[in-house]
Amino acid sequence: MSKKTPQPEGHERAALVSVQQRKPTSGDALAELEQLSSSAGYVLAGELSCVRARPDAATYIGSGKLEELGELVSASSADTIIFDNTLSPIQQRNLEKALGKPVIDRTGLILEIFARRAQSAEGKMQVELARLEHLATRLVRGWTHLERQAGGIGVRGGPGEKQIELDRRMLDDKIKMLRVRLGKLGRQRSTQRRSRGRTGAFRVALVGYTNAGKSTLFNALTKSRIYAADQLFATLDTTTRKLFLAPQVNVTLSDTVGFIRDLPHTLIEAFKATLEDTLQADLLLHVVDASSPMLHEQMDEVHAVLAEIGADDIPQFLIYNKSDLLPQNLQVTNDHTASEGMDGRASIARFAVSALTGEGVADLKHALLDAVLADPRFRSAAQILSNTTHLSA
Ligand SMILES: Nc1nc2c(ncn2[C@@H]2O[C@H](COP(=O)(O)OP(=O)(O)OP(=O)(O)O)[C@@H](O)[C@H]2O)c(=O)[nH]1
Ligand SMILES: [Mg+2]
Repeated sequence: MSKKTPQPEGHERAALVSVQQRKPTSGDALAELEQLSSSAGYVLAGELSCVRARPDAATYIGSGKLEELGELVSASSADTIIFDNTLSPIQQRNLEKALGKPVIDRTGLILEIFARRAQSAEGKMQVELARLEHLATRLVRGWTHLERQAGGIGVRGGPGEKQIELDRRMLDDKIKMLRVRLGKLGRQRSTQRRSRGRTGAFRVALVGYTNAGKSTLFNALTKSRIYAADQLFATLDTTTRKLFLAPQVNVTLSDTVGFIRDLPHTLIEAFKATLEDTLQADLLLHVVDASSPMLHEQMDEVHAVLAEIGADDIPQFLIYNKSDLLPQNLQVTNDHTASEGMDGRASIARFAVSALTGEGVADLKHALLDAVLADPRFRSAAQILSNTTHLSA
């Protein structure tokens, strides 16, 4: 069992592979994998994509494509092969044997990025927990595989079984310990949150697909300088700041981890604690990259994760960010009147902004203030504000 997530040191070269069930209708399947792998520090060596109705049980891509991949790997001197698809432990092992290089899949890659980015002690623990849980599922399956090799059902003591048993027990112990420690941190956080709750701040949380521009918008709204970059998962830890909209109006804004298609389940589990901040929000700003060709897929993915963590009934503002990248005829029109969502879930108001140039940000702030003042907790502030507006009018 390897103790550390393998991490590309210098400029490790990666060959990317994507297998689609049918011919893609929109977007480039490899584009996101390219971004993911460069966010993990890999240099692109080569790419292979193919269409296959059903994965091959032994190698996922089948023998013909495997040969082609082998040629690509040696011609491009790739050090690692990265699959966009989820590989079974057996497929991964067979591919590694045939290619003579390490092979990882999308989940493994995302775990690598998370391991590199985690900053806080809690974030590190969450990533470690996700990694161990991922490993644990693979050990179990690997074990049944070895058992079969050793002589069929019921026959004990196959090669490697003892070692795997030991590894398993160590894994289980470590997983348990991490869960206990994370549970403790979670309880501390909920105490902090309760005390924050008592101060009665209106809580706004930014959510959205990774790289949509959440941190950039956070900086534009709060005049902060938190890390924003053209990388996937630039943000892993939640940051919360005060957001000034008007005197007497106490609002906090939180920046959160980005979502992605097929976010490994172990990661959703591990990050639930962090995402709870999202759950406690009075209003979500769902930031989308309006210039992305995968815009609708990305929005659907975010809605799916919000539903999974139980945050889909929180009112949302839909923020079409990066409006500066859109041609004039494709500009999104603002719709500040929160109308009922399509399936009657939550009300959604629509805004076009550019977090980079600041365009539309002032409008968004006004709408935020209106939303806060509509909350009964802020009735007296609303009164004071409307009096001052009357006076100044
Ligand atoms: N052109 C343009 N680029 C933007 C805009 N907003 C953000 N970006 C760029 O998009 C990239 C991602 O921005 P971030 O703010 O880090 O995105 P994020 O949603 O926080 O991403 P994660 O933390 O990785 O989930 C950066 O290179 C930003 O400079 C915008 O309005 N226009
Ligand atoms: Mg960010």
